[in-house]
Amino acid sequence: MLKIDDFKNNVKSAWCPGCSNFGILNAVKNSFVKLDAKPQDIVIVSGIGQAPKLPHYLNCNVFNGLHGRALPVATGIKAVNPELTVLTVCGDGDFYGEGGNHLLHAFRRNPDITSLIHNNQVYALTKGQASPTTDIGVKTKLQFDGVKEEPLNPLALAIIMNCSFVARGYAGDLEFLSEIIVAGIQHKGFALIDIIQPCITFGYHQGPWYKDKIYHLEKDYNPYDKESALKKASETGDKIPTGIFYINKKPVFPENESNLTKIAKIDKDIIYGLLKLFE
Ligand SMILES: Cc1ncc(C[n+]2csc(CCOP(=O)(O)OP(=O)(O)O)c2C)c(N)n1
Repeated sequence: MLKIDDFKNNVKSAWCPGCSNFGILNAVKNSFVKLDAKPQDIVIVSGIGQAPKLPHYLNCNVFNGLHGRALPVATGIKAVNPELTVLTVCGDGDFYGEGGNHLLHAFRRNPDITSLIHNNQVYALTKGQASPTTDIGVKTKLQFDGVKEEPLNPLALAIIMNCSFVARGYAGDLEFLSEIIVAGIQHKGFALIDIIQPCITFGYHQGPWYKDKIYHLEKDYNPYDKESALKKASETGDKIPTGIFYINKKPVFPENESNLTKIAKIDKDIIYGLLKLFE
């Protein structure tokens, strides 16, 4: 049985002291322990930002790529190495803004990947500009007159697009968040887990603001009912639901693309054969 320490490394953190990203990091480690997932069997792909630094602080395989491009890389990794547990870790700006196009196609393709999105409603690494999830009226150093565009509702979008697994967690609710991550990894298909992550330096909502608003979806809530999932995803303001909103079982990529599977397999064999020539 693995322990939390098996996922620790010695990389010094660049996050602000007290950042809620630390809570998410602990939840991720907890979920790996619960799943008894070995570090060598896990790959985390990230983009650019504060959130995508999370895999730097974990003992497992990491690919830190371009801003917004985690999903296509992760999809490729999973397609040719189906035995690996593949996750992406990104911020809301990275994943919903720069990477928005890839997100739409992940909904359609349904790769067996779990995506964690640290949603702090700002671009934190670049010091607090508005992101796709910033609320109307919020003033920043760049949007000094207040944000004018409507924010994206990522859960509603995912549900409308028949995403295979849609959930929301909160960085300050570690145990529940770990359970959601475990369920997302166990789910076969694309799992989107939006995580409310108050940014203590550039965010406009801090931890106490969420304290009385966050609640767990009711015990008898049915995640297979699309209509109620959409209703729950549209709840904002005084009450913010967390939990598994929607589950939609459907064929997984690349099993739904038989030719691609064949090509991926042939390529792998050819590559191994070529490598053998140089032994
Ligand atoms: C192509 C490209 N555009 C812009 C940037 C600048 N940039 C780096 S991080 C970042 C914002 C990251 O914000 P978010 O994804 O919300 O993550 P956070 O830092 O809040 O965790 C931006 C705009 C970049 N590195 N590359």
